[in-house]
Amino acid sequence: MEATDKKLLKVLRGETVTPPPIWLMRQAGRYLPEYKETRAHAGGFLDLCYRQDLAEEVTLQPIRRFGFDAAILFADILLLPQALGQKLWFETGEGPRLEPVTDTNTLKGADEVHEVLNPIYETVKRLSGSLPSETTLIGFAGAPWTVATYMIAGRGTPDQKPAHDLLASNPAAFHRIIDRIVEGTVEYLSKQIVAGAEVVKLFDSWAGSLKGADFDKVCIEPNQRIVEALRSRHPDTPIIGFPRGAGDRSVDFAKATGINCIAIDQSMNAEWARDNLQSICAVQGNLDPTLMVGTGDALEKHVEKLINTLGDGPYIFNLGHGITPDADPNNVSKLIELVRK
Ligand code: 1CP
Repeated sequence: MEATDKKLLKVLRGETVTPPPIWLMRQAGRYLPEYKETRAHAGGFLDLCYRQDLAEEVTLQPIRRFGFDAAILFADILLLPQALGQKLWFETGEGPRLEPVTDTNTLKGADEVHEVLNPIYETVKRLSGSLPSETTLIGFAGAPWTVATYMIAGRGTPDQKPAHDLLASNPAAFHRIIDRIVEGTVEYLSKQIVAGAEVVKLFDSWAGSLKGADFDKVCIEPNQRIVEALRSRHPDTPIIGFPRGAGDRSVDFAKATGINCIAIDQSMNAEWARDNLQSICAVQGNLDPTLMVGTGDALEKHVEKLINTLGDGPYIFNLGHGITPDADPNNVSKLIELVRK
């Protein structure tokens, strides 16, 4: 299939596609037995990310099983801090740990990230050869604020307090960290695009904890700078933004950044998104991930409502956040059937 005919790319150009294309955040993951098997074989989570053959395999698993319209590169937003020289490891059953930073003096320059990230570009290259011709390949990175919250706290935090504290106590140092992430992310995504990523997505998972002027300066501006730099190098590559929890500030986010599509989380009202966002850019989302757990009886009603609300404009079907490890793969098959019906 010609790239221009791929459903996801059509939507990202502003077309309405019926039925809408579908993929799921975290579609490669622990709810799939084949993922758990490959993960066990890899050893650690980071080994899985850096082993090109295994990262390719887990990216392809949900495509083989379900036939999603897009595949998302298997990697993690915390590989960039690692490439910038920060120590990163995963505690079993607990999640990521980093040696916290409070400034950029211990970090490498943005042009030095490729040494660590080269295997990721190799995985992208392999995937662009092995994916079915109708499947779109999505590359990604974390947005600067979200990445900074992990770099500064050294772990995931419910309220991102350490990062907020540094922003308040030493804004100059805080912004040096943000600037380094912006520059590194441009390098990282640019190489993913050269290697074959057809779309890139910026995950700002903790955007919701930034209020007022902080939202403008720390969420919108850094995302906007990345979009601008990528556009000047790769004008044809569409970009999806995901300011999770941003609520009505999503309008300012979409307008200022100039992204092609905004991903919305499950707390957002779909009618509101249709009326306020879909005239600015395409919309992706926002089925509640908890509907994928259990019997799946409520799926039909919710899918119908979302498609009736957002399906008359540029729309990509997805969840409002990642699918969880306790989700039932049978519900994913059912979901795809309902969306494509
Ligand atoms: O043991 C395992 O298998 C680890 C679970 C896991 C997985 C499957 C982690 C650790 N990362 C990933 C892959 C991943 N992470 C992808 C791959 C592609 C896909 O979607 O299928 C992507 C896009 C991410 C992005 C990511 N990592 C985000 C942004 C999206 C989101 O979920 O909000 C964040 C915040 C992370 C950090 C991270 N990595 C892993 C975990 C458990 C976390 C969250 C930690 C925390 O906040 O406590």
